[in-house]
Amino acid sequence: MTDTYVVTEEAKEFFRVNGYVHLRGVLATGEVDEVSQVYDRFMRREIEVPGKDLNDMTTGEHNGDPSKYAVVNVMLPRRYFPEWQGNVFEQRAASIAAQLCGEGMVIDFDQLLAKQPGRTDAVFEYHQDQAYWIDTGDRRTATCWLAVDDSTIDNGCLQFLPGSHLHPIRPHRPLHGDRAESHTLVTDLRPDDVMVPVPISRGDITVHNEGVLHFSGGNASTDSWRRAYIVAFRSDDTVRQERLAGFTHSHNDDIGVLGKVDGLRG
Ligand SMILES: O=C(O)CCC(=O)C(=O)O
Repeated sequence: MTDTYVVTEEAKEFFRVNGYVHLRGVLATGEVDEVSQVYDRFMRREIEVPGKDLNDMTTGEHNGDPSKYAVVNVMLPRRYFPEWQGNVFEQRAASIAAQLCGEGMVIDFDQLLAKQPGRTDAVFEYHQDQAYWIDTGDRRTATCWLAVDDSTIDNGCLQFLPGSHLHPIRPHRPLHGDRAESHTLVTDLRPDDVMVPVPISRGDITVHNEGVLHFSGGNASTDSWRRAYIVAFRSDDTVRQERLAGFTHSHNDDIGVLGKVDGLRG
């Protein structure tokens, strides 16, 4: 297979109208197997990730055994495992981002999110990613979310509110107390909102926009991890503005010129 993935006109239109899209078979079975092997090395701490860039998103714990965490969160795996830079997922995701959003899209961050079987508390609350981020003039975003395992309703697949990206960002509040206590932001559904679950197979991806409201439920399955590998693209200008403002996706970065604006999701 090549480094490109052809997005149909129908899929482009679906993304434009709904703020997300499901693309099938972006990685072949053997390619996902290779991703999975590196993923397991992160989970066994064979690849070193200092500090909170490997944490349990439910508890904030970061020095324990990841195989016991409810949601294993690795920020910036490509920083800690440089061999992943330019890997087949990054290449196909870059081609997809260009087809969906146009030229000038660059990687803003990457992330691993794995939900432990039997952890019904492994929930991502209703939110819009933009609520975590600084405002810039260029709102183009393609967050490419690869299913490393089949992602099902039972094990906590993503669920979207179609078209919500076409409206102003809703008010968000910290899940518990203030932002120092709880990094996680949450918004409320309105009476007419109908969330759409998007179960996808191993090797498929969803792509979502920064404005689309989404969430995912806990992992109620008894034996299936729900592992995702995310590569998020934004415009080169937006990423440059973020970095200038000290906006970072790592817990380990120095405070920038204007102070650290907390863009971390976990
Ligand atoms: O993996 C999940 O369940 C949530 C991920 C998410 O909210 C995101 O990628 O924006």
